[in-house]
Amino acid sequence: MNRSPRVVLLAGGVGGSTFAVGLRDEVRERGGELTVVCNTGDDLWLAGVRLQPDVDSMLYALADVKDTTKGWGRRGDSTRVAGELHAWGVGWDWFELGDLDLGAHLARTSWLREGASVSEALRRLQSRWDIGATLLPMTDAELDTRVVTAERTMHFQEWWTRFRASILPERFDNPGIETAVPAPGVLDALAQADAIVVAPSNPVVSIDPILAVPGVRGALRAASARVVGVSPIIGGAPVRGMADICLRVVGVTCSAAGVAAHYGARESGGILDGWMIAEEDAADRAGIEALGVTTTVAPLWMTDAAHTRAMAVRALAAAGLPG
Ligand code: FO1
Repeated sequence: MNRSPRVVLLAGGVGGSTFAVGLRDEVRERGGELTVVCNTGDDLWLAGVRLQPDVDSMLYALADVKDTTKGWGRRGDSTRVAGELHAWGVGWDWFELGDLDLGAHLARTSWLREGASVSEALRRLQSRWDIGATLLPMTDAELDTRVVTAERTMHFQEWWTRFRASILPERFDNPGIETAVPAPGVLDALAQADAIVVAPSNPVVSIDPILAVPGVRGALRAASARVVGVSPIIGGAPVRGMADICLRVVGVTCSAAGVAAHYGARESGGILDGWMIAEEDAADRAGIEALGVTTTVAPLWMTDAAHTRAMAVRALAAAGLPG
């Protein structure tokens, strides 16, 4: 058994951060180090401040200050400032900015304006708490996801939060991603990892942007660690969010096998060595194994900390780090 494993998690925000807490607890108990590489595709400028929704959900969850009912934002937050902004017609009145949350956005924005990079700003934000992990943005570049519909192109947050993914997009774009580079520490973490885990996050708008940053896919393929993904699909439906619609846009079947095929087996040009699927999807197992991906069937409902931790233990075991 590797007693101080170095583990890397690729993740989005809401679901990814719940899983990250279980994985962090398990890795910490083993005396290991967890690095979380987080999606920044849903970042945006709003009301003069820079928001990083997935990064912030991850930060708040690891710091145990997240509003776990909503899945994002700070626990016990208020919206007095947002009320004032709305009265002045600033920002989006359908997008809630909590007062405590705005504190993080203001701090980040002021550091960015002073010349700090996105990763340096995040380093300062996370230094406030003992999060038991190193949280890295996938890149320091601004690559905000655009949703291209027949009518117009909009920011991902508008499509997701205002329209609840009710308009079927033609495609998702991350302008500038071709020339982006991974944030400092991302490639080293992947190269030095003993296990790499892909969180049960939205494959299309949370994980794919990370994989699309030039260099990340190559680093995963070259890593000596096993790469194990956790399916975000249970019983043929997304655990949360509107991942089914996102998958439809990129022509992927909404199933555990469909997402596994989308990521692909490392042995044939993809990124996965292992894939954890829910008991409800056990029938997909043979098809996934046929891709060349070792499949683990396990309970995948993150109903409480114990279940989430048990999932993390299974994911680490599938990556070659038994408890
Ligand atoms: N999600 C909502 O459904 N409604 C909101 O008003 C909202 C505000 C918000 C503010 C800051 C933040 O960091 C996240 C916020 N989210 C909100 C969550 C977010 O839109 C998405 O769930 C993620 O971006 C998808 O990964």
